[in-house]
Amino acid sequence: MNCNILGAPVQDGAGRMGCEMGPSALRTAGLVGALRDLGHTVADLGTVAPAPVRPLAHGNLALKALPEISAWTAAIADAAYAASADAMPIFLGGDHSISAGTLSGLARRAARIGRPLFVLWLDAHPDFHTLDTTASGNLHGVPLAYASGQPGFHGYFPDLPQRIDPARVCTLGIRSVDPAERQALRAAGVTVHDMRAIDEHGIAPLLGAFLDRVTAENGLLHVSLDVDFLDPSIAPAVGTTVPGGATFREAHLVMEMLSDSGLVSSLDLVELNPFLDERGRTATLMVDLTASLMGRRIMDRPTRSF
Ligand code: DIR
Ligand code: MN
Ligand code: MN
Ligand code: MN
Repeated sequence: MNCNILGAPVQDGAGRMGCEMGPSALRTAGLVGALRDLGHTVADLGTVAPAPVRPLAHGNLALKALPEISAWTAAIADAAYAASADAMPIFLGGDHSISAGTLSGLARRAARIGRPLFVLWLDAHPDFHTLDTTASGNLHGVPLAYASGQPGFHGYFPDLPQRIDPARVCTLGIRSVDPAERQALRAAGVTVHDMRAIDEHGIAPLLGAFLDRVTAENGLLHVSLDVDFLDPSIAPAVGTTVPGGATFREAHLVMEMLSDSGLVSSLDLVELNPFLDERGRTATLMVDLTASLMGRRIMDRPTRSF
């Protein structure tokens, strides 16, 4: 497969500094080499350049860095559209606000190709706040709401060329939901597989059912992997740790099933804060998970569909 690596060193969407170093840490942990070892052709396209910032005032006074994140979203959307023309883009965050841009650009690409875009959101949080409902004001909490066309972004974030149908979004690993998000997720029809569902059913059948839907509609599949999907005991390098996350094997199994499916067309690696890491272990785990997604196996086995 041909892969395009693109750094998006955004940190203003998170509550603390450090995610700006994420792309460097992922490269240092050997992302490009791991992909090449698996036989992929990799182009490192470098770093997205930020768009010019213009002043923006909003009634929600809690909002942080709205002009900056709005500008990044425009720049990243264009870069994501371009990077998805001829290869599988892998976006290196940066905090999760970068996905406002990646999803927007990829939705535009999907519309151009004429195929539906599905999204697998691997995260402790659904990131389904609007500019009006976020209480923290951290804009890494809004990208999924923005990209699926929830109200209130017009005039503040770039107008979407194409929205993502929330019925084609599956969130997995969820364990921290704010009240406004809970209501909005239900109303929009987003599939939410919280940690309790994973405990009760196991992660494989939940993911398998979603992959069957993508297959049935011949969809493209974007995967957005937030470090805090993982349990903090194995992935400390994130500003918003929540106990009770995916285990090492649950996370790898998700990646292995995604690889077997052959459906994944783009990937975000987000929220890595290297300042909070322990000798690079979280960065290394993110690279190893990407390798599983891109074909690394413990043992060869016949491909099956779930
Ligand atoms: C919380 C945390 N729901 C907020 N969100 C995220 O600030 O809106 N943390 N995305 O990673
Ligand atoms: Mn997130
Ligand atoms: Mn999160
Ligand atoms: Mn949130």
